[in-house]
Amino acid sequence: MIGHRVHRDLARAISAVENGITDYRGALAQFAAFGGPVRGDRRADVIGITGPPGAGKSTLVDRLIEGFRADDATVAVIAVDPSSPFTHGAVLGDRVRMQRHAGDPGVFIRSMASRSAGGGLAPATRDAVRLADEAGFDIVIVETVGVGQVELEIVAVADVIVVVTVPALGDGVQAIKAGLTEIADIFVVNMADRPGANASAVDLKHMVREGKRDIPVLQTIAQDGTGVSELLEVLNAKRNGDDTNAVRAVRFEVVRRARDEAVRRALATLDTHDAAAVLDRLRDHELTRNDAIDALALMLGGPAHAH
Ligand SMILES: Nc1nc2c(ncn2[C@@H]2O[C@H](COP(=O)(O)OP(=O)(O)O)[C@@H](O)[C@H]2O)c(=O)[nH]1
Ligand SMILES: [Mg+2]
Repeated sequence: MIGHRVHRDLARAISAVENGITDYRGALAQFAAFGGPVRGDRRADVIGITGPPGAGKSTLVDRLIEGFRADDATVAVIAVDPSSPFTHGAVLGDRVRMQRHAGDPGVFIRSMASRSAGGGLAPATRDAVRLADEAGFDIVIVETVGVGQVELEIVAVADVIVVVTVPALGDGVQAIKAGLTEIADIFVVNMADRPGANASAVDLKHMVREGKRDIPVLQTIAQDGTGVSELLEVLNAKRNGDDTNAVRAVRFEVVRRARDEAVRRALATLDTHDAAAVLDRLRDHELTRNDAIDALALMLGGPAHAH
């Protein structure tokens, strides 16, 4: 049973990581000190919902909450809006759309702004998901706007990823980037009350057929709940099935960390006197750009890649 105290502690813990006051471990330690139930072995199922702004993600999440609550599962929602640095606009809209669950202690809803300047999920988002897991919620839903890296990085936090789209106008699934077939576990064409929904679903199915994985394509009308029970069925089947996404998530995370580390080392190398000397010679026309790149790449210890 999740009480109001857990809500309060979780909200505080998320604020602490969001504001950089503490890291995940610190927040968790504090959280335990509050007396919140820190979970042992069982993990929450993390569902990622991504797609373009206005596709109906929040409306759909509201319906999913309803469905999971009917099964007595507790749900935490972390809604991320990378475009808005403050709790305005779409983020406020998210809250309004899920408002009717506000008094239910089995439902925790938190909006966050993604502060990561280069795009991508803010580290605080990942921490918030883990904290909600630790707080004992059965299901954690992460809603992210599918822009740039965010939709790919959701792989690192979610066990199941739902990519929400809307009926395309004219040129089929052009709006859906090819990369999405690699991260999607389920495609949802929402706003199926609009013209072109069937055609979009057919296009998506064709696209899926070209890929390696079998990705169900569903249609929903989030506004009135049409098709949501089918989505819940598929989600529940995935929740109870093999954790195939864990393999992808771990691969993704290992590559991401390696990349971060490589970037850190490259920047440190560029700050050395030796690198400065090379750049001085480049500035003075004593070296070509390619020679400078080769020389600097050698300092990194890796193979030179001149462009
Ligand atoms: N016609 C129609 N409108 C919808 C549907 N689902 C959501 N909407 C509306 O689309 C707008 C954007 O929805 P929202 O859930 O905020 O989208 P999000 O930005 O993806 O979270 C809202 O006005 C919703 O009421 C749907 O299935 N059909
Ligand atoms: Mg939303």
